[in-house]
Amino acid sequence: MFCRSRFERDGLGLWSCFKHDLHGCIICCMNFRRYYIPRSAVFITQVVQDREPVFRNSQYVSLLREILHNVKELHPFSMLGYVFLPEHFHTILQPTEESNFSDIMHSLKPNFTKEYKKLIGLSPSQSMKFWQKRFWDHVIRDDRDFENHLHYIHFNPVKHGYVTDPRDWKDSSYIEWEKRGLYPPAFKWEEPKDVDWGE
Ligand code: NI
Repeated sequence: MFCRSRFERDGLGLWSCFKHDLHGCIICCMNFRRYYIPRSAVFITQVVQDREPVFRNSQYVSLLREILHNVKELHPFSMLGYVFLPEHFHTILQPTEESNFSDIMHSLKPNFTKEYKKLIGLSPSQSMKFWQKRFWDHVIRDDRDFENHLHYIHFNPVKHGYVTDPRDWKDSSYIEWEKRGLYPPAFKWEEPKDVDWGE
């Protein structure tokens, strides 16, 4: 399968296209009813400590995007899908062979907290628990599992009661996937039920 649309989303590079090697160009392929998802793709759920709805403030969503971009430089990965909610986020990350999701998360969390503290005027010595200590992870098994988790991510703002239409939630990868034809106008939304999501 040849990739017809090479894709770079924006300066943050969250959707930068993979090299067209054996691991395949995943999100930019037009024919994506069948994906080829290497086993290293991982669905992750991370919740804010005490469920503080910090990400209602778009400034902090921007910070999260920025830190993800910085972490990507240290521990390379592709972000295949995401949704940022006020007090948690879900994402599917695909680390390259040199990195792993544990390193990614253990870089993302303290680095975000450090910059967040600066923004709210705390000194580096003042302690803060921004994130819940643990995060949920699930290794994507196959195409169907990938698609289920992607739908779960995109449906999540509806599930949590923020909007009634997934396309109305801007902080997710829904629009990118809609552009790729995953969600035609007649698409029937149904929350996948046969997997544990963590949230
Ligand atoms: Ni959720």
